[in-house]
Amino acid sequence: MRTLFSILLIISISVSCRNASKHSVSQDFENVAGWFDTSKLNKGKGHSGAYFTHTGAGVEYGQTFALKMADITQNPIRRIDMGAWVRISEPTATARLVLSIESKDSTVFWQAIDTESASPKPGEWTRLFFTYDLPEGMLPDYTVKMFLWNRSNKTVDADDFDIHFYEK
Ligand SMILES: [Ca+2]
Repeated sequence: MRTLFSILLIISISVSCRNASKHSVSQDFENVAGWFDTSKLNKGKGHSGAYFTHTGAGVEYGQTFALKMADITQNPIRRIDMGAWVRISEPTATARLVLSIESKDSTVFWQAIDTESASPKPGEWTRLFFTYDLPEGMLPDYTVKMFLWNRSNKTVDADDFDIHFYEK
């Protein structure tokens, strides 16, 4: 798969175990300024607080979540729920929220949801959410990635990512 030129940034990972079979990760970008490369971080009216990430002209990929399956759970993952709040700048601004599971050499699972599917209104935060059952054969050293992918060259912001992993 293509090379992500965005710097992969594992940010404020808070993997919590609410129960034995569900592991949740979230990111609101409120506590990362000053700690990491925050070139894709914006300050303004976030969905939560003052910070959010953006895509657009010259920024095809937004801030990327990337974590090895083994660092999420030692057990096989059967399902992933993912969500984020997005804000388009104008009617022709579009992006896709991508779930990509990658081995060292290739992409083994890839899915995406388009912002258009949520009928967003320019300037307003809209939630994108999807759930996917994973095929058999997901290995502990595979990396789970989630990011906003924008080929419209128009600004699309994102905030408040949440990802939920369900064990088999
Ligand atoms: Ca925020």
